[in-house]
Amino acid sequence: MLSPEVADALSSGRPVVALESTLLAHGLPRPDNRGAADDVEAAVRAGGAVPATIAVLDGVPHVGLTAAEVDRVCGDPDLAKLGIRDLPVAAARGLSGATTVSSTALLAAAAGIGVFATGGLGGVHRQSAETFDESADLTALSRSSLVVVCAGVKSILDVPATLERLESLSVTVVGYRTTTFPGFYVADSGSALDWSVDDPEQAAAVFAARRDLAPGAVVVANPLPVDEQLDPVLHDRVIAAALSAAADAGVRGKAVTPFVLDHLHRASEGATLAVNVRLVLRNAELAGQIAVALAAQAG
Ligand code: PSU
Ligand code: MN
Repeated sequence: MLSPEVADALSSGRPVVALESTLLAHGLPRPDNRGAADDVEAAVRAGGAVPATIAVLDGVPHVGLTAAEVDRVCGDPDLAKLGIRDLPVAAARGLSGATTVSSTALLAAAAGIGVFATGGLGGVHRQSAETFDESADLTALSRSSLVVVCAGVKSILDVPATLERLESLSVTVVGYRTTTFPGFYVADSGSALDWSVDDPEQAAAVFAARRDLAPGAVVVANPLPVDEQLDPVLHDRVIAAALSAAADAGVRGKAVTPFVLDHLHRASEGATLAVNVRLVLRNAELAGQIAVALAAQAG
């Protein structure tokens, strides 16, 4: 179901940016997540586009939420986390849930939205050789045609392995004004990229070429400026502690990411939370600008 504003923007060719809801419901703590939801939508508008936050409510995928619907997503402690494989169950049983990168990308592309902003992609977890834990985000991005603006992949992951998988899946990855893959909370993950784009117009042109060629996403990796990043020493310390806490607690499957993010926010006394929100806002604004460039090329 499209909100009236999103339906109107799409039918008249105006720029729209999709936003996921798992980062609100499961990535940021209540009640701060509610203000962040508004701020992210405002950042999309500052970039020149209409925000379309996506979630499933009572079994129905919603593309564009009212304030009361955002209240539900941010306030319900029992809201499910829905990847693509969970969508059919939610639909058939009338359940509500937040959408991850994978399901948001699917629903956004199906609605005709060309640009999506998030924080960090899911990817290959450390120790994946034993656990087989690789986010469904990666295969979803090999199939969904849209631009995804992110600050890299969550730094709790195995970043080089995730980049290898994105290559195997033929997902286009470009840095925004950098050929270094960003490290989410920190500017530099230590992994190099082959390509970069210099402005929103170039990002839109890469996407237009990709769309003509083959299904699949263009990931625009937008680093935090170094003076806004998390202190790298604090970063390495709290991530190691969070991962061992998750292992000790026996956390598995889709609970891993929310558990680790929560642990990080506590262990860093809110420092990771502030940086997480800041990078999402930057990505939302850039996504708005890319959506504007895409609409201008189409028109
Ligand atoms: N990045 C964040 N916060 C999050 C996520 C990513 O900064 O909450 C979410 C996204 O919704 C992503 C999901 O799709 O984590 C991946 O979960 P998993 O690793 O279980 O596939
Ligand atoms: Mn997983």
